[in-house]
Amino acid sequence: MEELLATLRDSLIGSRRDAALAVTARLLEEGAPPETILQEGLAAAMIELGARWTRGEVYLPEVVAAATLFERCNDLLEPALLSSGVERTGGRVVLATVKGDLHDLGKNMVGAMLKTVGFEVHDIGKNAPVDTIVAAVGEVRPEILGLSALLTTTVPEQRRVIEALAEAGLRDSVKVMVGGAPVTETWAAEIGADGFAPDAPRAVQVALAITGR
Ligand code: B12
Repeated sequence: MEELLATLRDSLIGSRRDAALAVTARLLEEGAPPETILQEGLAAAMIELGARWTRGEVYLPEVVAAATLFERCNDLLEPALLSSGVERTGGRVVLATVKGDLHDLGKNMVGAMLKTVGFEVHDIGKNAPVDTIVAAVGEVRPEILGLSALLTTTVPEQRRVIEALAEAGLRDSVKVMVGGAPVTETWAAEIGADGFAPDAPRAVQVALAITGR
């Protein structure tokens, strides 16, 4: 399995579409847990790609191509993820990437994993303005609001959303969970969020814990 995961990471980094899709399917056939394929295959490849991008070894179009392929591989995993769910929770979650931020792969992974334990996920997408997020909370009445931010310039939006929820009288009705590569436990505590997780599997644990499950 380790070898196949390494091939998946290489294929994604090199945006080799057919190879990436074939190896994802093969990993599933061989019984690899879909959570492992997501985390140790797809997510790990994007993190490595980010490091290469920082070092100037790859350029933006390559990152865009890999991100698109990430989504196609994720589509293959979603049915397997859903059928592997053991417990059904029934709670609702609203998910968004904050305004100014177009990064949504991590948010989508968190959504896919929350569905595996039966959360009903209302994903309102990326680049979501504060007002749109607050309106969605008012409409959907979720138990959890999950906010993703990948840029140091957009992370402060998470605080703005929490403040706006309070102004709208909705803060006590929802648990706010924050995440994204630059987000830390300390930041989450500073802005009064109810939960933080560094990755999608741990986001599931935190979601279950903060809703008392
Ligand atoms: C892919 C990528 C892109 C893609 C995004 C495609 C897409 N559909 O998402 C594209 C090419 C569009 C892009 C654009 C840009 N990007 Co970019 N991008 C990345 C890259 C390489 C990977 C991000 C990723 O998908 N990781 C994989 C996922 C699975 O991991 P993740 O997002 O961290 O999510 C995990 C956890 O954080 C957590 N999580 C995430 N969300 C949530 C939410 C909750 C509630 C919880 C609990 C947990 C959680 O769980 C996830 C799963 O395990 C990163 C590098 C990096 N190290 O992060 C740069 C990076 C984030 N980008 C960066 C930059 C600078 C940009 C651009 C400004 C580049 C430009 N010059 O145009 C633009 C900004 C566009 C915008 N306005 O948003 C910088 C940010 C630097 C900074 N200090 O802010 C980084 C760090 C690259 C770098 N080293 O310079 N980018």
